Amino acid sequence: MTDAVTIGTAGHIDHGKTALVRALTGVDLDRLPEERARGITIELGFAALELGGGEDEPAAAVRAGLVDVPGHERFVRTMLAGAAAIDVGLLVVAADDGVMPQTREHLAILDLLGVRHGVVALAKCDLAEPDWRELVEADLREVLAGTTLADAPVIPTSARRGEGIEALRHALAAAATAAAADRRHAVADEPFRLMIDRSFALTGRGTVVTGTAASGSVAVGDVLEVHPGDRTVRVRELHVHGRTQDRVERGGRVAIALAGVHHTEIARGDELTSPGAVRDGAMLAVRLRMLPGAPRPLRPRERVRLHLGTAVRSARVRLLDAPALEPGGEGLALLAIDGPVPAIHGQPFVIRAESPALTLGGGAVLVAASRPIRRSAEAGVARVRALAEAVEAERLHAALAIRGERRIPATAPWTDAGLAGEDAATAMAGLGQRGDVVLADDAKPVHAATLESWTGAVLVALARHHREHALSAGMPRDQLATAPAVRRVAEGDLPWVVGRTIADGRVREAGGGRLALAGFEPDLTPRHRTIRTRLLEAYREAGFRPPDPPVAAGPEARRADVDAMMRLCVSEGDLVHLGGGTYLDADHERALRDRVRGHLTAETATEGLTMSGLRILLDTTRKHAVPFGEYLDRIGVTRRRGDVRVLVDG
Ligand SMILES: Nc1nc2c(ncn2[C@@H]2O[C@H](COP(=O)(O)OP(=O)(O)OP(=O)(O)O)[C@@H](O)[C@H]2O)c(=O)[nH]1
Ligand SMILES: [Mg+2]
Repeated sequence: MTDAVTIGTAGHIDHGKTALVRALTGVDLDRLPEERARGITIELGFAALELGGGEDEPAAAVRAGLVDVPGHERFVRTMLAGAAAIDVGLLVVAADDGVMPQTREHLAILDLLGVRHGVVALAKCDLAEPDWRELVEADLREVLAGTTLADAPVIPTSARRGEGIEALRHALAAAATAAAADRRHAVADEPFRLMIDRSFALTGRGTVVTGTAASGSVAVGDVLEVHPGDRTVRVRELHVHGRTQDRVERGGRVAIALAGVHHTEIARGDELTSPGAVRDGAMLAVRLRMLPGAPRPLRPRERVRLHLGTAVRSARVRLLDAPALEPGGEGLALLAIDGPVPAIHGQPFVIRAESPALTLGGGAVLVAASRPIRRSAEAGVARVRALAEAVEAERLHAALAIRGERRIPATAPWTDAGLAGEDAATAMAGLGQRGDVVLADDAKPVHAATLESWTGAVLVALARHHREHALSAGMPRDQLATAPAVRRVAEGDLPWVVGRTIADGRVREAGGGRLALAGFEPDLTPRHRTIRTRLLEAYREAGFRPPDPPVAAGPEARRADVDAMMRLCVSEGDLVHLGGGTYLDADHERALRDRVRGHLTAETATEGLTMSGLRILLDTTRKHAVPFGEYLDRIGVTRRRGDVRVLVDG
């Protein structure tokens, strides 16, 4: 048994898709009463299909999941959800009816989604004369030419008579084997992504979602993210076609029982991913291709339906290369979406006109940006071009810049740039050598421009502080963290950013946990300095009998200067304001707390400290003991109990 692959049907309404699935698997997927009554498929159907190996490798059996889609033109969006993560397309064309509109549209969708492996079933051959069948086949070859299914085998079948079914099974096995081999070339450490097509509640199991695992693998107990959004969930159980498994590799049709989410909080269009692997963006930069058969050009700023994974969103297209895009044309574009969607570099998408609903084109995502990229902003557009065209290191450079000022998970920019494994490491090292990328203290990459803007924010905040507090030695570090200019720096990164500015000499430590710009000196006149020195000396000498500030400063000092210097001494941490007009030297304030605590924890002190007890303990006057006591209550060292103060527990 080798890799699981997913096969998806495609084709015009009533051409016999569901009948062929039944012939191949024995399962009738048209189960809904309305499907039975109208004889059409409305919802996606799923079945397991065991395939022998292809003709080259008969021993290698391939296990496939089969998604059966509706052909009705009104359900193309359902078809798109079903085709979101398939590996092999099974295009069904009725021999009696021939190529019809949804034959072309479904084929175009498989082509746009990059489905490279396929089989064409010529169905209902019992209803077509051989001559007619030949005409249909010739027509079909023409339609297939130039698409990803150009070389797909065409297998004549009749589900009614059971003819051609084994040949079809063989052709599917060969295509599935080829798809599985493709897979093995892909990267091993890619993140898990499941595009959800259903969410429901199952008695005893809670929330269950189903979908196709587009990449990576998942195991029971894993924590996953739900996108869009930031909710995390835990995998309770994994099922593949009714069988419980401990682990599921990509390509499988999976049902996952989840803990941590109600089934109504998750829906078709959402995605389950490994933590941090995928990012939501309300703007996608894309490479866009119009179908050659599109009925008209894409209009400037046209609003379209965006089909991405299993999601459908409304989006406005902004073309970057030309005002309009002709059928068959190709160019770069920005898609402004009505809300965030998860997407990664290289992910295929399809756009359809709003009305009448028809497929216009599609392409591949370059990047999902969480902040708008403006058409008019040259730098932003240049980055998009770099992501589309440039060599690896440049792509990474552009991806990091577009990520912008938010913290980047270590692997994310690689995914953004469509890089993995050694290619990613080499590109990153190259950028590091050029100085375009800096590794933070936790080894996470930060774009040099991002670091520059963070550094700028710190310098601006310090400069503003110096302007507003010209007498202060510098800005306390904790004030810096909450300064408006600095809020865009991720919190955990601030010490690192500040450390770099100190190391490169742009900022210095100004004592008492303060920071100052290198060239800054507090703007003190000689008169200020004299007053400050006098105040500090007076409070130091006075101990627990502190003077009034004007007295401490001396009769010749101006009141305004004394007030300014008192504020400075407090803000620098040399004096502590106890309340009212009472200040203490910082060391004495510490001694005050220590002495009272020591006294009240001593074995001799059981009944607390009275006001006169406090006065004696500190060898001070009643005038000072009162504010000291109130201060100790206020900062939570003591509390009043009747006439005495007792220690606050802990
Ligand atoms: N004569 C004949 N009729 C067939 C054959 N296969 C399917 N049919 C009939 O064609 C009709 C449509 O078949 P479905 O398999 O439901 O077609 P479908 O492509 O799944 O249709 P949608 O899902 O609605 O797009 C049914 O009435 C089938 O019985 C066949 O090989 N021969
Ligand atoms: Mg059907």
